[in-house]
Formats: sequence, structure tokens, C-alpha cells
Amino acid sequence: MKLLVLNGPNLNMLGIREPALYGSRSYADLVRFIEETAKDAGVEVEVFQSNHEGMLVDRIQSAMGVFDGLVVNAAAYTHTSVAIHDALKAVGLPVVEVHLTDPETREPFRHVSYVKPAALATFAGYGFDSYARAIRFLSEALSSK
Ligand code: DHK
Repeated sequence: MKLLVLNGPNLNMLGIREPALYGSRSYADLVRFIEETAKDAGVEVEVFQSNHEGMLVDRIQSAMGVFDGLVVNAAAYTHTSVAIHDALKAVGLPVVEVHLTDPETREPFRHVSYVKPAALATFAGYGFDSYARAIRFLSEALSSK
């Protein structure tokens, strides 16, 4: 089983950006955490980060036939991107939405998610553990298919 984890804009700034909200661990720490979680769950994982909407769309499209599922933190694009929503629907792979914080408890402009309607589940507000919950959820959902 092979999962692709997609991270959107400004997540590469983890550890520097608003540590009171996003924590003091770096993006490299997050990637390491995801890789260790995947190893423990017995799944292969690839992690991709981009600050560019089109790059994320390209990565989603090229996941077709290569990956079994997607874990998506589209970051700010969560709240704006019909293009990412359409790409997720187009490839038809199982998607789990994740966020470090819980956008629904933050500013009103974060209350809309264009990823959610394309996702099987959302894990938000658990910090790095949102990714662990998503990986375990997808690996269980896919192995019981
Ligand atoms: C990350 C971001 O960069 C924000 O734009 C989202 C998300 C929330 C997170 O919590 O992981 O609103």
C-alpha cells in the first residue's frame, strides 16, 4: 500500500511560523514523523510540499495509478481552491483531509473547506498526530476493501 501525503503553502515554514499555533517543530520533523508513522503502519509513503496551487494539482493528477490513497493538508488552499477539489474528484483516489490546527475554531474565512467534500474523513487540531490518525485510517480502510 502506497500513500501520498500532500502539504500546501507555508507548511515548509513550520517551527518558524506562528509557533503558538503550529508548534515549534520544523517541517523536516513533520516529514520524519510521517515516515515513521507509515513505517509502523506497514505502508509506503511519499511526502510532497508546495507553495504553488498548480504544482499540487499536478501532483494529485500524477498520483493516479501510482498511489492507493492521499493524505491532504492543502493549508490555505483548503479554503480557496476549487482546482484542488476538482483534481481530487478527478483522480477518484481515497482522500483524508488533515490539519495541524482546527480551522473550524479559527477565523471565519477558514471555516469553508473545498477538500472536505472530496475526502472520506478529516482529522484536524491534533498537531502532527492529525497525520498519524489519517495514515492509520487510510491503511485500515484500504486493507478492509
Ligand atoms: C494550515 C494552514 O497553513 C492554514 O492556512 C489552514 C492549516 C490550517 C493547518 O492547521 O494545518 O487554515
